[in-house]
Amino acid sequence: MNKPKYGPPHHSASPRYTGLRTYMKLPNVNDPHELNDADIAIVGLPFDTAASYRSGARFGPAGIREISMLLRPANAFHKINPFDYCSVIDFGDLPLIPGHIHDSYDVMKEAYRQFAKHNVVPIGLGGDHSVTLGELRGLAEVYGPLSLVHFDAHGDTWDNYWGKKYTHGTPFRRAAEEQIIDPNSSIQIGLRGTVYSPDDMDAAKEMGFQILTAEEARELAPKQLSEAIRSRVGNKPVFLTFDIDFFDPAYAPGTGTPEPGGFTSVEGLSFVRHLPLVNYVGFDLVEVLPALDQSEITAQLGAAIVYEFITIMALKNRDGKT
Ligand SMILES: [Mn+2]
Repeated sequence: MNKPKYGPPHHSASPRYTGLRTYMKLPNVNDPHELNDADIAIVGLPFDTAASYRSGARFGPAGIREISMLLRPANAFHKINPFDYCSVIDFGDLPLIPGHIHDSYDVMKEAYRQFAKHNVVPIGLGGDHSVTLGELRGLAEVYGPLSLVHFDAHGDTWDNYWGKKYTHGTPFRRAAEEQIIDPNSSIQIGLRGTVYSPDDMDAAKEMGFQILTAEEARELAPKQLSEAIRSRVGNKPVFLTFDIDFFDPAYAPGTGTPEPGGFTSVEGLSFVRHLPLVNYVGFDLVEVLPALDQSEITAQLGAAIVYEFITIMALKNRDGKT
């Protein structure tokens, strides 16, 4: 295959800590007319005024980009340099407007529609989890209803907060209502902690979602979880959304609504490295909150998960699987 047009600079060109802070020093290409030669676009979604508790995830994209400089190009687990198989850009941040979620959704919807039209797989950097609804709206315009693969301590299928329908705790109920996701081919993994009502998870199941609580997911080997996801989504277009609070606060303290009893970095990375090579049309990594981070460990874990998403797409391109 042809050498991908866009990728990080060669590692011997300069020390890793030098240069402008795009994700892994990828070329910053932010003209929608120049998407033809890209396979993957990293996209900052700096919006956090739908957070129900701690705000500050608007700086998540910047935090992830800063520490992503530490990443090396090749994946030791999969023995692949993903940038040999995928052309990857950093599209920069979308101009989202604090406090104005519907205007921000319009911006995201149009950008994501363009990514889909150009066959570019976006990897969004949140931002609080409300941003995913905007991403889904744009992609679903092109692909139709999507299957959601959702790693999170929370289901984010509550109906409202304080009577308000658009928050970071409600996007997947809205997405189901708008029929831009199909709950009956979607799966939520890692739910735990306190909830508002004992039957909160039952309500999500009644909507059609499959739920693996943290306790249930912990019983599964990574390959078993992979098979559970594959059998759930089949060949449908898939959006994978990953809330960094899937991890225990010991590993990811810098986040909006931490929940004790989460996964270690070893467990979470292993789950992601064994993900099935299904029909992904987009990914995001949300809820990194740098102001409450310690020694950049949350942002670093987020950057590492994003890198594994890039690897998944490279493995698909190399192996020709869909
Ligand atoms: Mn969450």
